[in-house]
Amino acid sequence: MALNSASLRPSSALSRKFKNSSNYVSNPIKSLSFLNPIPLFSNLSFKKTSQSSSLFTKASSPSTTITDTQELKIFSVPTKPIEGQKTGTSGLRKKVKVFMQENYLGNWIQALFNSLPPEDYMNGVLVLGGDGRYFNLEAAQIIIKIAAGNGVGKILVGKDGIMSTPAVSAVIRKRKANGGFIMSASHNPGGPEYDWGIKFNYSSGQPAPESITDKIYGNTLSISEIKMADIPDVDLSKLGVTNYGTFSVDVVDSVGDYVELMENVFDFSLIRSLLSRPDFRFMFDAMHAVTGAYAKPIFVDKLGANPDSITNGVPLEDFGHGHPDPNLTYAKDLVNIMFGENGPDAGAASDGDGDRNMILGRGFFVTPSDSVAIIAANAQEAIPYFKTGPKGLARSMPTSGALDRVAEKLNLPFYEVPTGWKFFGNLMDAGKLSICGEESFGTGSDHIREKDGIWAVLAWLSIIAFRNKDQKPGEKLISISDVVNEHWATYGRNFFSRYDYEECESEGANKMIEYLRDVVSKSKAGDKYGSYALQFADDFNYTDPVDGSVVSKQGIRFVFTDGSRIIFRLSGTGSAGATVRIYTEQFEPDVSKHNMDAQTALKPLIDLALSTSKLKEFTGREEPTTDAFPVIKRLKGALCLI
Ligand code: VG1
Ligand code: CO
Repeated sequence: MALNSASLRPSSALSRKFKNSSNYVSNPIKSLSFLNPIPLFSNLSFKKTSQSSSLFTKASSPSTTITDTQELKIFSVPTKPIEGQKTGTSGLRKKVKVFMQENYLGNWIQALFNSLPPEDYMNGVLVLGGDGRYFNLEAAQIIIKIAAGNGVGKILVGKDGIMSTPAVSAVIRKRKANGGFIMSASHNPGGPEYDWGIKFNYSSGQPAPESITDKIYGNTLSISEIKMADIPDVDLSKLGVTNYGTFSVDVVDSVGDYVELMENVFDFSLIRSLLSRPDFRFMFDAMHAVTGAYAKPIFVDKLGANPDSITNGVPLEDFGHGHPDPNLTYAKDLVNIMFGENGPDAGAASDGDGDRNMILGRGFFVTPSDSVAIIAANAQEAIPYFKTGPKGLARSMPTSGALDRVAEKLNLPFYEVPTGWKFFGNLMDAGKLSICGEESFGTGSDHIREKDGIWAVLAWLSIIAFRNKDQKPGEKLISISDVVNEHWATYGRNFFSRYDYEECESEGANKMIEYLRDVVSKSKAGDKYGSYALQFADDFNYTDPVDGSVVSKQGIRFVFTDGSRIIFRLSGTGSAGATVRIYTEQFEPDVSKHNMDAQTALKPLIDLALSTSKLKEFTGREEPTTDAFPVIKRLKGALCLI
């Protein structure tokens, strides 16, 4: 099927096009200056005039050399604390304009170095990557100079600043780096009016835990200087090492290490046998985000997929005006194709930084909670990395209990952690956990320490390839929906839904959560909620089984005696106001009811959630802004999400 990606999303006048991962023509930072009215560091005030760097000649006042090696000069730039630099569920996310304010990014990066023990980075190696969004190229130059100023020995940067979140985690681990930065606001939209973000991962490739992010925040409140090296902007478009005295920058291929890892995890020849079948069609939507750089090398070059299988495969600074969130609402181009006449057999999409995934069959959507359960149930036979069986399984608290049932049946250790991938890493490092997932389209394993969009797609292709390996040409293939229905028949179905109420007034949203805490404190087992009887209600607390660290207030749960749940949380990834998330779940063992629409099955619980929380009263909202799992209906032949 020929699909012209350009016709599906208009490209921005401000956006530069990547032709593909290997020949993307990068613009050095200067060529972007017309887009960026704030010259780099023009805001930084220096104590003494710098003579040597073209960058520093832009400084309005002098600065001090605090170290002067043969070729690397380091300056101290005075600064003041900036409010609000507290990291959320996954890094620091704000509007681009906020990050472009004076010293905003510099303060946070310096506060990070102030928070780490010097032996964790002095003369060490850090990785730097990003999802290609607006401001990344400028930000990369700031981060490189501050890293050099703080004594880092070497920075490995993805070519053109591009490297997906899972690839950064993979490179940190493979190259035994001390840690790494990811320039991304993930699935949040990009461009001059939208979001930017920064995440820090440490030496195991894992997102920094709260103990580090809390320290960083503390240091942003007392920061007084930024240390930075007086080096020119690094040309990120050319592979290779540039030395600056004791510091060096190595511009590396963004894709190579990651592809090699995927080849070691999966049986590529098995997947190739599926993708090259004339009776199997596959479609991957990169949403004009970072996986555009990975999709062709992996799916087309290595696995033999038709080049037309990749859509929106050109990473753009503003994601082609799109919202790079792989769900039924935002990946609607793909949804329309998969639910259209004669749609492909398998479809998938990934988010801004490549850590999320959505899996679709022909006219069929796999919920992320089911996806991780099905991958776990089939991993041992279909994926060589798991040939001795997974060590343990885990999910975030709001994710449905489908995975719990697989753990029980396979007799595997099982863990329930708070929302956010950072909570899985310790369990993996301790050898307790192999496969895990979140309802928010995140799935992954201990091959790295991040969720991994392309890994999930390869896992599904492996399962379908394994199931069909003996099917002769012309025989009916076992489809994605067959695999899911079969799974439900074996384990039962966990109906699941999430409503998001985005950009609510923070005050009302906080009051609602306070009110719910009060309801929880007065609740007791056996209380009646409509036709449901309460088993318990709480505000989720988690004690890490490995290091004993405790986090509290991670989401309010009402768990009923039949296993149904209602959960309320405030998002930690938004860049404005408060986002209320309501999760509902109900278990259905009866096969004859498995094909019910999830919204119909969950209606009583959703109504109960709205009345119990008094959501409308506190937030003024009648309807969710996003229903993460909307009903898909065909009206007069046209596809419609409601
Ligand atoms: C959301 C999801 C969470 C996910 C996080 C980061 O957080 O709910 O499951 O780990 O995003 O994903 P919150 O706090 O907004 O609910 V990503 O792809 O933005 O790194
Ligand atoms: Co992401």
